[in-house]
Amino acid sequence: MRLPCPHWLFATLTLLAGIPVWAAQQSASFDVKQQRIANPAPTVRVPQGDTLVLELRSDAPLELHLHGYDLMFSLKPGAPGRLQLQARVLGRFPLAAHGKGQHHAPALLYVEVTPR
Ligand SMILES: [Cu+2]
Repeated sequence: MRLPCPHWLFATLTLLAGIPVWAAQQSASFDVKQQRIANPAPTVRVPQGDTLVLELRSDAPLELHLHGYDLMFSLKPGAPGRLQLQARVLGRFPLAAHGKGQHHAPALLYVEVTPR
């Protein structure tokens, strides 16, 4: 049996998933020091439908939570952590660290999904 061309398969899966064919990938990377990136916290803007890849490096172990999309990921010193997000829902969402005792530290950054 002959297998379908991978490009054809990808296009079909993309259409089935409802992701626009013009969707692109955006990426951003940041260094976290003492649970902060910058003051004020930076905003990463991504058009709706795109994929966002965030790469973060931290000087301390951190548990991070992207609110709204409800994605968790952890960072360890010396190893970059990646968060991949399909930007479907419009809005401004804080990425915050979960600490012991306190539920949330101030946002490290904001992800803003904008209308295309
Ligand atoms: Cu949280």
